[in-house]
Amino acid sequence: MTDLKKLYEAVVNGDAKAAHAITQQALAEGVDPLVLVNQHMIPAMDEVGRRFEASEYFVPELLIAARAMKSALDLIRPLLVARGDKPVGRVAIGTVKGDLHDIGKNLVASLLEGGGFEVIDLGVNVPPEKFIETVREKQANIVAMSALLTTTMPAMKTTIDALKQAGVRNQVKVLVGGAPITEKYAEEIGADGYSENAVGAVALAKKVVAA
Ligand code: B1M
Repeated sequence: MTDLKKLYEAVVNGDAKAAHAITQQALAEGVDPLVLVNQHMIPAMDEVGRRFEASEYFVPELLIAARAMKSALDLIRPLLVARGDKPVGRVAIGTVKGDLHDIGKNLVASLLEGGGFEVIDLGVNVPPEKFIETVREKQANIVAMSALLTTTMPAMKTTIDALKQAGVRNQVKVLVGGAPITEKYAEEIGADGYSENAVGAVALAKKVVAA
């Protein structure tokens, strides 16, 4: 049986090769991919963040840890996507303008796909105009925004205001998430929902579509 503590260590130490190999082995042994993500990989990224705050790690260490996480997620994402069946809605998802963090957003996108949504992933550093264009041209019925920095959170409100200005706000439900975001903040900026994690984002998306 694979020692999953080693997956945690591989991500914290930025060892992409080991993260990939351990994940491959664990999946072959039948470990639930979400257990790998939620119980080992996300706590590892939290530890990386803690070390960064304590000035034990710097940006290069953040980058190599992110690369290790991605190398494991490359194996996990197709499995999460494969869980879905019928399309239940179309989601335009992106990390807001000024923000380059995409690991959480990618997880949310994969689980939404797995939950039966068609997902249009706009990537990172997405300006409000891009969300508007996607709502108009692709008839997305959900806009999902991710922000990881306190300095980029306000871009969520800017985007909601821009959707209103463009006359498309009532065509979509706006969902928000990311480490610094809270339920209260989501309410303050006029979003339709907030989820703390990727699993919750799918339930939330299903709820707003049904409503
Ligand atoms: Co950055 N970074 N980073 N970073 N980085 C944080 C966010 C930070 C908290 C680290 C710290 O100080 N402890 C800090 C922010 C502080 C703050 O704003 N208060 C920080 C900083 C300061 C910075 C820079 C400014 C550093 C610098 O250059 N001096 C810089 C900014 C660059 C920019 O964006 N303009 C920067 C850069 C980077 C890297 C590029 C090196 C790299 C990102 C690589 C990448 O994403 N491709 C990076 C990383 C890896 C992190 C940490 C360590 C890990 C983030 C992560 O991937 N977590 C992070 C510390 C931390 O979060 N613990 C940190 C794992 C991921 C699965 O979780 O993204 O939270 P998360 O997603 C979760 C939920 O939040 C939720 O579901 C996901 C899964 O459960 N969720 C949603 C996310 N989006 C959602 C959308 C939804 C719903 C739920 O829609 C409906």
